[in-house]
Amino acid sequence: TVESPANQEHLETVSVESPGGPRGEDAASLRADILDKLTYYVGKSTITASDRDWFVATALAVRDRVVDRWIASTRATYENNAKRVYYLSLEFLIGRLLFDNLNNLELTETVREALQGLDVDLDRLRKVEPDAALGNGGLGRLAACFMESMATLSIPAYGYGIRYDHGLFRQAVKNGWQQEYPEDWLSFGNPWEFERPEVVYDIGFGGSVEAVATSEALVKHVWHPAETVEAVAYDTTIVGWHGRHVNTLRLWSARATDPLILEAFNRGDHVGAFAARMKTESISKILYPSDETPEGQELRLRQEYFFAAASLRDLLRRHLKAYGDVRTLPDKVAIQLNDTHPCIAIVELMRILVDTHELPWEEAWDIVQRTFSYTNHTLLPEALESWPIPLMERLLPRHVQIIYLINALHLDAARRVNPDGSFLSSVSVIDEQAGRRVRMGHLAFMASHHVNGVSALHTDLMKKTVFRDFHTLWPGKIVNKTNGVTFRRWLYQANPGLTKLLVEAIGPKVLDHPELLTELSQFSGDAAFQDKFAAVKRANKVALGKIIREQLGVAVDPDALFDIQIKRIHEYKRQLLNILETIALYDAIRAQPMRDWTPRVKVFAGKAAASYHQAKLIIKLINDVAKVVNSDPTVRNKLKVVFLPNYNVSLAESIIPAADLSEQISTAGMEASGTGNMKLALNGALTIGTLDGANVEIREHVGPENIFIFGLTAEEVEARRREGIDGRGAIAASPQLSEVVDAVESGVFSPGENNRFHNLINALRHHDYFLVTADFDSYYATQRKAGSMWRDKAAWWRSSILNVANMGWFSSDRSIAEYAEEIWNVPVKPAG
Ligand code: B1N
Repeated sequence: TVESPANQEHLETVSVESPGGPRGEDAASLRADILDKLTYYVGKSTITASDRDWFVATALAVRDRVVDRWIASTRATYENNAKRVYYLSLEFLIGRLLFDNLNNLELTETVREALQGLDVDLDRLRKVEPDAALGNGGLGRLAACFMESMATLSIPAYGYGIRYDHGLFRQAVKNGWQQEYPEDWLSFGNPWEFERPEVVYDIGFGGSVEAVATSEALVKHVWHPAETVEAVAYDTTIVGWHGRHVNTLRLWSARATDPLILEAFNRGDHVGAFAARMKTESISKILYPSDETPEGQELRLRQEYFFAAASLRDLLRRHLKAYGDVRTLPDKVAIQLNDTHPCIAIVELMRILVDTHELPWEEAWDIVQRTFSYTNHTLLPEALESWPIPLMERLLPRHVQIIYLINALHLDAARRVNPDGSFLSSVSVIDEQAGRRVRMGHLAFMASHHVNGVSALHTDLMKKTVFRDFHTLWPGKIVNKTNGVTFRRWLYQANPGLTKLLVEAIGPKVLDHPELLTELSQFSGDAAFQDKFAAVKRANKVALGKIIREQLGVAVDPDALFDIQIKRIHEYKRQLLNILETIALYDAIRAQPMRDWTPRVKVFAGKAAASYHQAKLIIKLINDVAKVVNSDPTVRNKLKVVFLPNYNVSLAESIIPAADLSEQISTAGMEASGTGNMKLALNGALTIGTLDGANVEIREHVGPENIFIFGLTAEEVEARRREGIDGRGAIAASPQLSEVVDAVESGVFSPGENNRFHNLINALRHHDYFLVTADFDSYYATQRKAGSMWRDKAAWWRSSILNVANMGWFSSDRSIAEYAEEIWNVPVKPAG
């Protein structure tokens, strides 16, 4: 029999010891266990087992070691009545987990040895694991880093999201153009997850709202949804550093209540019998493949409500079971909203408190405000979510009523603070401009006790732009939490060579205390240390060179400067600026081939949203330039251009340790933070960048002499845009840029089709919103400065070492400790 979730919380209440006690962690025990899993779970013998079979067997053996700790962590939280943190996110860009788990359990070498005894190579198994890409880019990867840091700091935390059947599309490049193919990470099963068929909730959509008169002359509202979808839980363990604490990532999968309409099937309608099920289950079929340019789609709103409602039901059940009273929720629960995507949870909690628990409105609102907090990740207007009222009314009729009431009371309060009423339209949840729409950011702001930005500059701009009037009305609500990255994945796992060197130089304590990296500074000028440091970088570049050759058939010189731009392709990130500069450099080398040029390899990687034509055209231009440059004997040994297809977490792990120069060149004021910038600098790349996002803080930490800053500041960008965004003046004023624009326009890189890049050139000339032309000369000059520094090897490695030494602050442990203290009010237990 299936027990209802209410009396089925196996991990939290039942004291289960694994039979025979915790699993052994020596090589012999692991080897025996891996063999056991291979035989009795995978059902293969050592003779017939493929690498994938060995991977599954190994993952299961490792998972057993995690489970012992998981049960202990969950039980401790339960027994201590600890406050729990819930991180709600529509994206978790997890990547592969085998090395993550091994590294955090400190079992990598033991398992390597265990497998060697079976004649199996651990590094081969590493590569057969699919890359879980349940996210688009920085926002989703941040959620994954934060999950790891919360476990590392022993915070009882749950991630909640959607278990998409298909993650971010796989990118292929055919003839220079991006093509999208469905991604299928689950096709061979997922050894890391635990299906929880007994944890299932009915989630409603549509229907009507009934107002029922109650005895005290009050009305009670009852929502009668027209359809319901089942949300089924799947749990993945998140192991903290040293395996000290293990948390849960709970992802929801949509399931139709009825698998098919038997009557239709019997009638002979074999497809129609499944149509309703298909529609229902489409909710968790695929990740919304757009980064920062959401289009208002019904399916997306369904996804948001589906996962927010299921997560709330789940956490409320857990709370009520332990404490029996919803009114203590804010003392025992903190809910962090990762951008506005989960914000419908605010309204859902109001609905549950008022309609189901029959709490007075004011009391319910107070609970909501003390429970939720919201992180803003972008100020780009096209990415600020707003939902058309008619759509919302159709899907969530009761929620629209509640939103109106929240807004009315909120506007009353705003009027009291600011009686002249000048702010009312700017702080209203309802946007009356472009048809009536619900502004989710506004809703999130008023329902949260804290609202945070993700870098100092971004938080400052929040106060001055999108949330200016809110900030005036509620000063102190907006706080900054600069992003961070987990060093376990982005340094220890991705770059074992550098990690070993750091441990030799500083001692193993640096692995627990990244602030100790500063002790590296004393070696920055030491020639012997520089040699060792440079040798590690070179080995990483040789490894990347191998990937480049396998993927693209291009040979690159590991002694060249590896100049790297890896991130989603977006106009504001200005890959176009980079490729135009590449063309200018190409022209300059051809004009004076005998000059002492710094050999460079320009590496690009990143995906464009499938519907983002301008971004796809930029990918095509990069590939067309690569084709011309790489086959031109004049620039051989001096310049190579490569576009590595299908950028994902795993590819990032190979590229980042091999980078010399990190391109962080967004139009100032547009990149909220960036996190790739942190990973690259941590691995010894020098940044060339604008004063945007967290670059500002990276400069403060590594020192202005160890970073190449160029271009307009955010304030100057604003002023320049007010003057107009015609680029013709800037192009005419720059002989180099003029030559580049002419070359692209005349078809040098698109022989036979000289209007291929017309749209790009046209934008540069007449509406250069991203100010590529305005920043071009300063970017080109700064690139040459970087090039000459590269030739002074002692100076370069000194700077590179000082970057590593001063990046400790950008650990996501620091970010999470700040959230814990200032926003969630939960204790942390520092690593080590
Ligand atoms: O969030 C990252 C930041 O480091 C980046 O600077 C920022 O661009 C990124 C709608 C987004 N902001 N907004 C999104 C993603 C998906 C979507 O559907 C917006 N991503 C960011 C982490 O703070």
